[in-house]
Parts: sequence; C-alpha cells; structure tokens
Amino acid sequence: MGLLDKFKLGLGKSSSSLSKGFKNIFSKKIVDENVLNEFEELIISSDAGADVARELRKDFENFKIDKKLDDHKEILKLLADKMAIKLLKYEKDLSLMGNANSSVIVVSGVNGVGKTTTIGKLGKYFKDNNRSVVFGAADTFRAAAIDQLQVWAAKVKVDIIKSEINSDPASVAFKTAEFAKKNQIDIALIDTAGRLQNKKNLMDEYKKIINVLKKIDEKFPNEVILVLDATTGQNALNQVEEFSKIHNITGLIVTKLDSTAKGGIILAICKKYNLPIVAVGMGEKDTDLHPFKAEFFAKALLGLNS
Ligand SMILES: Nc1nc2c(ncn2[C@@H]2O[C@H](COP(=O)(O)OP(=O)(O)OP(=O)(O)O)[C@@H](O)[C@H]2O)c(=O)[nH]1
Ligand SMILES: [Mg+2]
Repeated sequence: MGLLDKFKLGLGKSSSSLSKGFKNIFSKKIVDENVLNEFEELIISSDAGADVARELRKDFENFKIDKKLDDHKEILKLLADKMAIKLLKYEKDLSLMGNANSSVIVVSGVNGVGKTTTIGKLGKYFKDNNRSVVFGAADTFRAAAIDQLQVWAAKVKVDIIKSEINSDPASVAFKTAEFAKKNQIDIALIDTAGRLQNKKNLMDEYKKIINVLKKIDEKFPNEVILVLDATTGQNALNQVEEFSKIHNITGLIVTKLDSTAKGGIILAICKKYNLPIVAVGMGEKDTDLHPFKAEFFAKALLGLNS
C-alpha cells in the first residue's frame, strides 16, 4: 500500500465527514454568500480553526466557480493544492531525525496521548531504516508503563534501559543517553510520564530530565517531541503552549487521526504554532506511524484518490 492510501485509510473518518458537507455544497448552483458560509463552517467543523477556514474560504471564492459546481473533483484538487502549500513547510523528514551520532529524543505529552505507543512505532520505523535504537523507560511512576515499553522493545527488538518503579526518571534518562553514547547507538528514545500529582510536578520533572541530559552532552536532547492526540481537539493547542514553556519543542507527532472525524486539527496546529510535524499516528499497530506528507494529508482529508 502506498503512503497516500495509508493516509486515506487513516483519515477515513475525517474525509467521509467532509465529503458529506461538500456534496451538499456542490449541489448548489451558484457560489453565493450562503454557500461560502456553509463552506467555512464545514472547514471549521473539521477542527481546522477559524483562521484556516477563512483562508480556505477566500481560496474557494477565488476559484471563481460562478456558473455551476459541476466539476467537483477539480475543485477539490484545487483546494487540496492550496492546503498542501500551506502545510508544506511543516513537513519534517522522519528519516533525517537523529542524524547526529547518538541522538537523544525526549518524547513528551500529557497522559494517554500515545507517547509509549509512538516510541514503539518509532523504534520499528528507525530499525527498518537500519538505525540502531535504545528505549529509555523514564516514566517510572507506574509499573505498567515500564512493562508496556518493555513489550514494545521486545516486539521491535531494541534495547531498553529501565529501573524500578518510583525511581528517579531523570536518572533513567541519563543512563539511556549514556548507554547510547557509549555503544554508539544512533537513536535513544526516552519515554516520559504524562501524569504526576500535579502539573507543576510534571513540568519540574521534564525540566530535570532535560537538564540532566545536557550534562552528558550539551547537544542533548537533540529533539524534544510533543505528542498530541487528535481526538482532544482544540485542547491540543493549549498543550503546545504549556510544553513550550519548559523547553523548545522541536517537532510534533499527532496521533489517533484514525479515531477522529476532526483531522483538520493539524491545519489549526500548523497555523498557530510554527512547528514541524514529524509523524502522524493512524492506528495502534507498529506500522501505523507515518512521516507527515502535506500533499497526501490534504488529498486524503478531501477524499481524493490521486
Ligand atoms: N487508534 C489509535 N490509537 C492509538 C494511537 N496511538 C496510541 N493509541 C492508543 O492510545 C492509548 C494510549 O497510548 P499510550 O501509548 O499508552 O499513551 P501514553 O501517552 O504513553 O499514556 P501515559 O503513559 O498514560 O501518559 C493506547 O490504547 C494506544 O494503543 C493511534 O495513532 N491510533
Ligand atoms: Mg506511556
């Protein structure tokens, strides 16, 4: 299956929801103010945000479709092009991630967004691309979290550095980075907790992990990835803000796009924060993480086949 087909499958819920709306819009004879409003609302309903919806409305209006909306596919293609152009600068080549010798990647995010699963999938992706990988189980607050990462490590056949439950997460992160450097492992992926007693604790813990890594090498962590759950909608935007206060986020991974009809959230995130999308999660299997491709995302969202 090609990447476009994977995006189509993953964004199926979003595209079928948008398709119904477009069908209705395209049934109108003339693009008047009402149709434009309907169009704008449809885009907003995909969680793309008011700014993006307004921009796309302008694009749609500028197509000058004043006679009949008969060539639907052409119109959707034009729209997909506009959307892809807006998103292109947020593509970040996943295969280029961790190209420094021993790159340390901290994976952060609030609880349940898919951090541990994404680390498992990233491990698989990098292994398949002939990179050596080690996982660091720095979510030490629940035994199940350590076990979960252990299961992924066994599944994708990578080493894991772990410690007992309630041990210091920063110490696990430190040992993982040290192990990677000593053994010339290409990529160290560090799992972190999404939930602590309170937000301040959580943020302090992240700071500590990051500071301790810098002690091994000031370039560490090479990446701080924030994982966002597409099903949480606009709330994801606040999470970008909160985590940016701790450390520069170098990239985003948006998960669970397969579970929502509101995949347009990616457009809102890109519009608001100038951050690259490193990958997108579209399912629970190890092969369900894909590099973010603006063109395929736009086409799949609008239900185009090519
Ligand atoms: N459908 C779908 N489910 C996903 C995806 N990514 C993760 N999940 C599921 O989301 C749930 C939470 O995933 P975890 O990886 O445990 O999330 P986490 O951020 O590590 O959670 P905490 O460690 O509790 O903070 C699991 O049931 C995953 O299988 C995805 O892309 N699509
Ligand atoms: Mg986890």
